[in-house]
Amino acid sequence: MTLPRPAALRALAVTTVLSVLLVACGGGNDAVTTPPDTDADVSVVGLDNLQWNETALEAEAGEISVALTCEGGVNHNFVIDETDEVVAECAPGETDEGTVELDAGQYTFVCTIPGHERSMRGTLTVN
Ligand SMILES: [Cu+2]
Repeated sequence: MTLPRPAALRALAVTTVLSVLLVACGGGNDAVTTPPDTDADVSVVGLDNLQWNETALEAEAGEISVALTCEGGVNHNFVIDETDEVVAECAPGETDEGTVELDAGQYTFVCTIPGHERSMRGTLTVN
């Protein structure tokens, strides 16, 4: 068995510190991941860590109202990937509502703010 080298130990220590920081940040977000009360058919929150609070949404075909809330520090938008339609856009701490007309099917909803789309993708099932 080889003894751990100082560099490896340092890397381990850095990883441990980062994990602790991530856990600490994640815990603080819990209170605001629930969408506010709204009459919208679909309600979703864009989180500060560039994730949706929910990645599987469902709605009835026709005119669908969407309430989009920005958690607190970052702008987000709600775009139907297939049609490139921007349904709603929110500023930090605010909720925006918009509507989109969709036939039954499965759609991908994304946030197209630069750098967000990779992690902010979800499925909207229209029945
Ligand atoms: Cu975003």
